[in-house]
Amino acid sequence: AASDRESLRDLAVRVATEAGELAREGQAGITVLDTKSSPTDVVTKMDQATEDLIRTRLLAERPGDAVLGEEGGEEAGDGSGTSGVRWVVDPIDGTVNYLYGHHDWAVSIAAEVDGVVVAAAVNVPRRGEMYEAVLGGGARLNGRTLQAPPAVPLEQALVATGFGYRSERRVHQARVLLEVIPRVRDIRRGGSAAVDLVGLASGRVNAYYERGLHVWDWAAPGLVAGEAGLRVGGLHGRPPGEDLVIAGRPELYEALQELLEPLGADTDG
Ligand code: LIP
Repeated sequence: AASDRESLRDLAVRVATEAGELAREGQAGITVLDTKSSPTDVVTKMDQATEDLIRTRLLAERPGDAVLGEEGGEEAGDGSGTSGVRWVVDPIDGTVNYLYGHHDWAVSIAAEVDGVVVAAAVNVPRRGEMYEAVLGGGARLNGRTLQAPPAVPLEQALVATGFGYRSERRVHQARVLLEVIPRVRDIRRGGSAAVDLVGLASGRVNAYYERGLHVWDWAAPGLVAGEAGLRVGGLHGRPPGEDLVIAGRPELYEALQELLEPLGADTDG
């Protein structure tokens, strides 16, 4: 199979479309299967079924690839991977929104080549939004080129964030938030990191930060945001990581970074 960025993106879009339909149909009839670290971290049957579908479709077309998924881990796929391409998959990002019937959850599929994300699709089915991007080739929303709106000053910024599942982490996140709220226009806790990140590209929020994400939360939507002109990274000049992800137009990113660094937003306090 061809490994050029456009064909990886096209496959990601096709599979994210099918997976989004499956998850959407299932949203009405979900059942709680399991919990991870706390009762808020619900994992639904649909989450697993959606990841299985994605894994099956990707490996049917590209059997030599590796698949890293939120639910299955690396070993559940073919795992080994001989092609140099690794798919990073979040079947349903925003599980709690999904469970409660909210619209903001997403299917995220990213393709990495030699550890660099080169193609991505993020499907937000209940909004009718399909985001796609290739590294160096721009981002699109429903087929139209997407450029993030220009930066606003921090005090006029609508800032999205999220909270971890463990209460010890949440206490520190609340302390950080206490310093952020008076310095920005307002805060949004959307409930899906993927929808927050692509929402930056389409102008629903101006900036975003969150601690404790995993690579599947930001791989695909981070490429979309980056290709729409946003900076996506961590504190202290680091790349996006589990310690912190920040995103925004470069000027706003820097202002937010200056605010967050002394607060230890990349730590648990
Ligand atoms: C969730 C994120 C959410 C974040 C949670 C969690 P999940 O992903 O998208 O915004 O605050 O910590 O990571 O668990 O619903 O796929």
